[in-house]
Amino acid sequence: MGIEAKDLKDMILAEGIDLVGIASAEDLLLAQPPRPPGALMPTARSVIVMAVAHSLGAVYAPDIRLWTRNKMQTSRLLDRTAEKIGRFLERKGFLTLPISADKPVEIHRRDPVTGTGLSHTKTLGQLSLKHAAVSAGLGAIGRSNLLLTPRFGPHVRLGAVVTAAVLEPDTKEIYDPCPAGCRLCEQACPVGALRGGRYNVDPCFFYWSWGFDKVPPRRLRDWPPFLKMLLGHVRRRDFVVEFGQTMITDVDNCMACMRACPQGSDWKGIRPRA
Ligand code: B12
Ligand code: SF4
Ligand code: SF4
Repeated sequence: MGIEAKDLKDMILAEGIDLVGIASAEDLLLAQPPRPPGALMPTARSVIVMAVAHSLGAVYAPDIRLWTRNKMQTSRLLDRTAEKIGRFLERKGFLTLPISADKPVEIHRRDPVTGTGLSHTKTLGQLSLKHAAVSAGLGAIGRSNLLLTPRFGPHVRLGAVVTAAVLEPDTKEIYDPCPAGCRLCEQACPVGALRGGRYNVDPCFFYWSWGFDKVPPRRLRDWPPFLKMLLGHVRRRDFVVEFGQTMITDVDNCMACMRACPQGSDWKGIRPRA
């Protein structure tokens, strides 16, 4: 028995999910290194992509830890819905794999394609949710390297379900979602990870995970300023207690690019003035 895409979407929206779209597994846009749905589940035919809007108050909260907590709740809603939909589809006879909105992700010390050693750890989603969301017609990737949705801009968390069910896909649209001349995300990035329309993951990774505004240097002569920065952090912070907190709640040190973005028609009436 087939499943109607509309019925499934209605079920998902009734769970409190804000946006849902469907892409065909074969036509999914892939990131680098590529992670096609067929490698996760050889019988994959469709990918259902879901988005939950963050609370805008949490986005603009003065302490990022308030947003972090909100982020965790959006992830929970996405994961719980993915689990429910997965069970529903499997009861109907379709093998289904829920993809979490959150960790654990792949962690690499060597390039998974070439085998070359990496200067530091890189992490990678088992499925690129932003690319899946574009494929499912939810929005487009902006200058911030984030998915911008017409209703909520980048202020959404993404989750997905890979299934063997053949579902009617949505139309993907490739467009530039950024107004000409807007550079707010680039200006907001504290470590210059966003520049000239390009995203450099390394400074972002070190700032996001540790609050370090320098990456571990390659040249010997750059180590003294790096060590000076580390010493400053060691003096000010208690890494043991912080680590304990990170274990309990997935602490983020940055989302300035997301906060700076003025996109999202649903926020028009409530967005705080800068
Ligand atoms: C890993 C990851 C990160 C890592 C990247 C670490 C690293 N690469 O070493 C870090 C911590 C830096 C990060 C930062 C952020 N992230 Co993040 N992240 C992810 C995750 C889990 C996978 C990303 C991925 O694989 N994307 C596919 C690739 C191609 O996209 P990409 O961004 O263009 O490139 C990445 C990879 O190619 C990788 N990479 C680059 N070169 C190489 C080389 C090798 C050898 C390897 C192995 C990997 C690798 O790093 C790039 C950065 O992610 C996704 C969830 C998911 N499953 O998709 C969330 C996700 C993309 N992140 C998200 C968010 C919100 C953020 C942050 C704002 C942080 C925060 N506070 O939440 C910033 C935004 C940075 C930016 N402007 O892009 C959201 C985006 C929502 C949206 N509206 O678009 C996602 C979708 C999570 C979710 N469930 O909603 N993220
Ligand atoms: S999360 Fe922070 S460090 Fe990373 S790109 Fe966005 S603004 Fe820059
Ligand atoms: S802040 Fe401006 S340039 Fe950056 S993603 Fe948002 S709309 Fe695009």
